[in-house]
Amino acid sequence: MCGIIGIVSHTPVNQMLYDGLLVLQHRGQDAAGIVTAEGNVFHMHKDNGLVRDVFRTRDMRNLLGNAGIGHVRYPTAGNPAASAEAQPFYVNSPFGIVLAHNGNLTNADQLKEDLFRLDLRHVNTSSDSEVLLNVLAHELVAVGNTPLLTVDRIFNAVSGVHRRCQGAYAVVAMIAGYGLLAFRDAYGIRPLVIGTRQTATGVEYMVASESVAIDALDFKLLRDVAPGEAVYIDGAGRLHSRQCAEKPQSFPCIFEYVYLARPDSVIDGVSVYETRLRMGERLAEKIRRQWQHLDIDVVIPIPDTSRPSALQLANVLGLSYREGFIRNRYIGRTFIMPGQAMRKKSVRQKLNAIGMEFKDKNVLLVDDSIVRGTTSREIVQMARDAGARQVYFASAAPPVRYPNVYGIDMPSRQELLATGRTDDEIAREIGADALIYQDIDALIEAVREINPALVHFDTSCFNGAYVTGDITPEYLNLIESLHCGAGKEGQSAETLQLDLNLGAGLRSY
Ligand code: PIN
Repeated sequence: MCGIIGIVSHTPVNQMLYDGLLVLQHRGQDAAGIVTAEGNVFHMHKDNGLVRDVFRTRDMRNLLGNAGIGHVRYPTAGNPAASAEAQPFYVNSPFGIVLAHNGNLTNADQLKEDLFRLDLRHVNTSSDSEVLLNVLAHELVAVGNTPLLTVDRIFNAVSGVHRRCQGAYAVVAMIAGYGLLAFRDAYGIRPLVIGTRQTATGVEYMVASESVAIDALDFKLLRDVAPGEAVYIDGAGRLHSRQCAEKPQSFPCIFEYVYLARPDSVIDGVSVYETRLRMGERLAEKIRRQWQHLDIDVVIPIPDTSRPSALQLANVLGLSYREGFIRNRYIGRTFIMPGQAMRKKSVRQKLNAIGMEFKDKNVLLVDDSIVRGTTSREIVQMARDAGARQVYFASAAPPVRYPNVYGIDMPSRQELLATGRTDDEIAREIGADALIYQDIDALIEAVREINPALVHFDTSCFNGAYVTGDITPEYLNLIESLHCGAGKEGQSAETLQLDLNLGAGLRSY
């Protein structure tokens, strides 16, 4: 998972891009980058680190121009990638093009080979985003080999990208001397929205992974970029759009609603916050149906993501909702911390229990999901240490049993607590007296009720149904072997690099 942003303005965009990346920081804390366009010239600054650490005043001063794109990168499997893999990426032929990508190409290895053998293009990193950029660059030549770039030619090139690239990709790119291009894969797996605003100097446009960036910069949300669609804002600031995929179908990633996106974002017409409330309602109904015998005194969220679900669950069941855990807000999201040992240690640094909310009570803890189970186990123990009598655990998402190959870093089945285990076994593993999981249909309903036009979702991490149809057991084994290699504590950076070079692009989420 990463965050992307692109802005075409009439005034300098450096500060706007920076502010936009700050509100997308939850989508990636590993690296950040901005490229601005000043006439025909790109200015770029990117490095590993948080947005606030990557950009110094002197870097910002160099980012001149009224159009630009930005990226925040998600940490990758077990080790931080080289800063050379921070995005955006740049190529200089057939035009100067910069590109930033959220998602994961599932045929990156094959594409990299084709680029080398057939298209005579060199990809210098193991990032699938650099592969994607080179495919786009090649397609711009394949559909018309002249120095003049028309809107048709740009959209035809995106059609070429759709024909060649498999997997998930939400993309922003800029073409030097022309304009800003954004597109979403034919299944719309990763989110992308477009916003606009009218200023004294004219209309401005912005695309971003989440609508929260559009709100924060005082733009108005226009709509989602549709699956397979491309939007292009030309040098004169005019917006063009076209459906570039042959058979677009909407399969947005349901995990965005569960955990990844900010609650104040609206994705594919659905308020993330509202889905989380409904996930809580659904869980409450399940408890009423199947767990009536539990004598719950209090519902306690595991902050932050699960709060709306826990609150609504408590409301529906007429139970009290209390804040039993206080979170240190200066520590990053646990899920996106590399390395199991580091994750484990960070739980107690991140959360502390308020004794009086647990002492002699039967508590129902609510979390958004159980992935590896490391934090769940620690938190159940913390509740016991704080004096709880019975500790029940509810997950707003169903059991996560399959790797995500579309840009979320949880690829190895061995690391997923629910793989190969029943609910009872999982409850025992995390030390809970009862474990209530959301049913997958209930999760889907929690989103669909808000926008019934959404019929399908990417739910692969729950049921192993990979919509792109190209995920073979061999592919899963390959990404898992890369992931496990990268996760080994104490492995040297050099060895990791070797391991990861075996597969192009499996690291750039
Ligand atoms: C964390 C949200 N959420 C907590 C992410 C933990 C799974 N984990 C997924 C639960 S936050 S584990 O609110 O954004 O900080 O099962 O892998 O241990």
